[in-house]
Amino acid sequence: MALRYITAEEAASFVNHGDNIGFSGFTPAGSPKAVPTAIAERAKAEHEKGNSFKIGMFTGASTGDSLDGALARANAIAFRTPYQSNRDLKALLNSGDINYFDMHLSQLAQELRYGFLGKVNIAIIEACDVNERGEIVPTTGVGISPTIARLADKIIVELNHKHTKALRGVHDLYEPKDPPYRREIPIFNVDDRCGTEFIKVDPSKIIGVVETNRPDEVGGFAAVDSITAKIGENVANFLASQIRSGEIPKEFLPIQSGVGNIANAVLASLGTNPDIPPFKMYTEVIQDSVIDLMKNGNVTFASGCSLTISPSVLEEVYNNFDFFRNKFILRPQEISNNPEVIRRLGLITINTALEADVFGNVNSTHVLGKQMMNGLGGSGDFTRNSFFSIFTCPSVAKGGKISAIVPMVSHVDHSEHSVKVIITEQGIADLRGKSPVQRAQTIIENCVHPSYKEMLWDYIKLADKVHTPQTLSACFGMHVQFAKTGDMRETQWADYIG
Ligand code: 0RQ
Repeated sequence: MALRYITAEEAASFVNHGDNIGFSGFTPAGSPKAVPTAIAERAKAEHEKGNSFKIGMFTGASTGDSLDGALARANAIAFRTPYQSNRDLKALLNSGDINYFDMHLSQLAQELRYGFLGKVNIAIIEACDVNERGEIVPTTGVGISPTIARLADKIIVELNHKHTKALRGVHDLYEPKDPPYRREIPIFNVDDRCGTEFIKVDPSKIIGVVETNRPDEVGGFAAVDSITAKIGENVANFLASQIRSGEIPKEFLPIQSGVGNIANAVLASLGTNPDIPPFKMYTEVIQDSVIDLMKNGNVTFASGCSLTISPSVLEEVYNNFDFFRNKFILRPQEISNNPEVIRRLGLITINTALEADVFGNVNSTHVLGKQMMNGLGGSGDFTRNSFFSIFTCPSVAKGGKISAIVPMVSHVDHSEHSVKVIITEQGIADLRGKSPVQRAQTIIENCVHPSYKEMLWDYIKLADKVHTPQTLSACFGMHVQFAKTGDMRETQWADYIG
């Protein structure tokens, strides 16, 4: 069946108010760009005519500005899951104008199949290749593409000529069967393959192919500074000490590293520590620093869900594709983040906290308990199922006015039962096997910024001798103080007990 080439505007005309649209891609990489922008224009036109026009959105993770940004600015989103980082979208979901559902990324595809989240009307998938047999080769991000392509009534392909067709063979696309028919996922080593090189769909579902030539909208990363460098050095030293003590097997274990500036900097530090052997990654996002580590021989292989690398670095990868081709695999997030595989491979997971409490609970998502930052992403998938989990963060934020370590986190994403190690630029708190009091002592002594140490020592003395020395009237005292005066350093516990 011949493919039908259409314009982005024609493609957008197939989208109706109330539809649920599944988009390809993952942390901008591989997200469609032209069709979403055209849908946003259609929404604006409908609104001007006085008609309602809003869609529900399923994506792999965050997308680029021409998707999340354009649709948010057009007021065209009713519902959004699972992860986002766009400024305009964030403003609307924080004001309650968009219903945002934050969830573990590994679970989205199966929850769509189970029918928990409603129907997928249209899948819009960026591809580097597509043919009349219904074979679609994704670009740099896989996300939930195989599942939305199968579930959707209609498929629109954005054929992006910016990406080389040579990407065929880089993907490993596998969808587990649903219970009670599910079997083990046959991945026993980071570089095992178990799926196909392309998404196979009924070609009659492809209602149009829109040709584009646009780079991924991946922003650059902040340069490593003295704080992030010190955090990275602490992580590398901790891992080296675990190799020496034999807790990490001498063969070393695969690494997962989270998203953002801090994770990018931490990863770079692993490459400069002579005691860290070359390693493999079973991770979600392959960021810029991984490409450097590959060039230097520090990372020998990476399995991920996306190549979330800045356009200039991607160009370098494509220009040297013979070198990189056999060094990475891109999988759906249901597989890259799969608890079964994570536990089997024994991943050392390194993610970033916004705040942690002295007992080891971690908040990755909510600024001061209320404002959504980006979402949980894959941090829960990896943390809970790891060989051991590490959380990193600078000990203070906003020039010292916020302590990242508090008595009780203002929102819980990862509980004390899953968080094994916390590392700041101040030092390392190994929480394994420790009681709540021992954890508090270790975290305050090793990780807290000097300007908050005395305050937190005083906090745990407020309570009587109990299992978890929490004082309910005061546990959010530092947050309340920040709301009142803009500086947690001004907290006086006497104001919060009584
Ligand atoms: O805000 O830039 O306005 O000053 O939070 O930004 O320091 O650049 O940190 O880019 O590494 O992101 C947790 C958000 C870190 C990210 C988070 C403010 C601080 C700054 C942080 P400003 P930075 P990063 C798998 C893993 C959840 C998902 C995840 C994230 C901004 O890593 O989204 O882990 N993680 N996925 O000033 C108020 C505090 C604060 C604070 C920092 N305690 N209170 N504000 N900030 N601490 C991959 C995927 O899932 C895709």
